[in-house]
Amino acid sequence: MNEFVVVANRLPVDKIEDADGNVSWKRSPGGLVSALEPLMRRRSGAWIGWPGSPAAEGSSVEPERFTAGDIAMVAVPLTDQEVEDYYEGYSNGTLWPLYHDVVAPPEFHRHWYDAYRKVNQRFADAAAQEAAHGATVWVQDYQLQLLPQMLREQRPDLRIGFFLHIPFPPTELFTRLPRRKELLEGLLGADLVGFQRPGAAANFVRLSRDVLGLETSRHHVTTANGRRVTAKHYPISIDFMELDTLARQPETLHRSEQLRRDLGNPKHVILGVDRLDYTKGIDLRLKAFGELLDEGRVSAEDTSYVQVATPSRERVEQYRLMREQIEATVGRINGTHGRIGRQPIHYLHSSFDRDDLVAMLRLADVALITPLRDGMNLVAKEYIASRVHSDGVLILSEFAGAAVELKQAVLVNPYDTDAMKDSIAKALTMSHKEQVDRMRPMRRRVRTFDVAAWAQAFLDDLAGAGAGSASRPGRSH
Ligand code: ADQ
Repeated sequence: MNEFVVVANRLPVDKIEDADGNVSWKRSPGGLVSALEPLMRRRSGAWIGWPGSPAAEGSSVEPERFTAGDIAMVAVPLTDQEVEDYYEGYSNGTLWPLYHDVVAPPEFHRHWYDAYRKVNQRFADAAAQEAAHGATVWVQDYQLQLLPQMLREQRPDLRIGFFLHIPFPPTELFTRLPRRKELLEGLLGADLVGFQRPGAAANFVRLSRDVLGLETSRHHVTTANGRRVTAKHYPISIDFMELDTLARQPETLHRSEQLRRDLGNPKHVILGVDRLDYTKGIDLRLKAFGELLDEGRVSAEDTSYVQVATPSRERVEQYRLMREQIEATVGRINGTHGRIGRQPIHYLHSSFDRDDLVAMLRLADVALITPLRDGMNLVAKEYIASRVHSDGVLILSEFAGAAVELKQAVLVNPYDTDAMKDSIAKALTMSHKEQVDRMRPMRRRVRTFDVAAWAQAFLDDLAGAGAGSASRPGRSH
């Protein structure tokens, strides 16, 4: 039995299949798993999640246990239809756009919600099975919002935390959800509900009051049966030292110098790194850059813009259309402003390993990170950690959670094309001294509040949350 259980939609593993069809699992890298790994070892932990490939229709939905990189994993199977309805449907077709300011129209389908509820129940059952008496269970993200309450009904002895990685919308948007009460009640099954930004926690508390009629104070909601739920913000972060160390390696420097040569030794390199998602604002960024070229304020002869667009949710129609549109814009701008041997935009639709990514971040004189809405945005923090000489300019959207902490960035409203253009122009001419004056405090901030500090802050509060609850039997921590 496990004292510490993490439940997330995805297990942090990749499936490896050899030529003979033998399957093994490799731990996939990620900030969350590296931050939680020491804790999982110390407290005999397990990670519950979907392994990433659909189970055959009609096969067993019993969870399967294995270990990967020393961590106990519990794989919850999902059929192809469930992936379509629970994951691509309700999670990414309803909740994702609604929670991101409806930058794309959310769709509401009852059969999507039914699958969402069914899958949440399956994850809850697995967690109830795996957790020792009085254990701590930490549930991650929007795919599992019904789970805390489902788990509490089976296991009132557990200490349950929930963290939402994406934004949490205001009343005006949230109340459009057909099953809004159930989702709020699902979250209120936790002792502590964590958000990226203070405003998101405030939205949740206000909704609990307005939609459910519960008693609330600034950071607390009292449920109908007298349990006290805490709602606060815990801005997620990165493993600063890992990136800083990697960025200082001589091989990384060589790699980034080689990349600059490959680009034709431009004076300025601008970099964007995003999952190819409509919330990331890649189209508006391209528009601003294109206009700067049109007006001659930026020259294709001395400036290269590298846009890494990581493939994402490729089975969803909206994502396919967006990709076509972005690639057409890149083609148009390069067609107008490029010449043989020199094109202003280098567009890469692929994944990279960590070393290559850090080499790119080291290379970039300017990072252009302008989502229309983003829970946090880790790339912004990764850029800062890679700037080992404290130079470089971060242009950051006001609508990224990271903007709350990274106040010295060049903050911009991504919908304001003129402001975007001015920010890019300003970044390209910023003095070295101003770059350093801005970058230093941001490096201090990310070094101090790294992902381990984030996890610790959440788990410390979770250990103290729920005090005074009327309905918790068993031991207290
Ligand atoms: P995402 O929307 O995926 O995360 P982000 O925070 O930027 O966005 O994290 C992306 C991660 O993937 C970064 O660590 C980045 O380095 C990596 N990555 C991106 N492109 C890559 C590529 N081509 N190759 C390899 N790695 C790549 C969600 C929320 C965010 C929130 C995080 C964490 O949408 O707002 O910050 O969860 O809570």
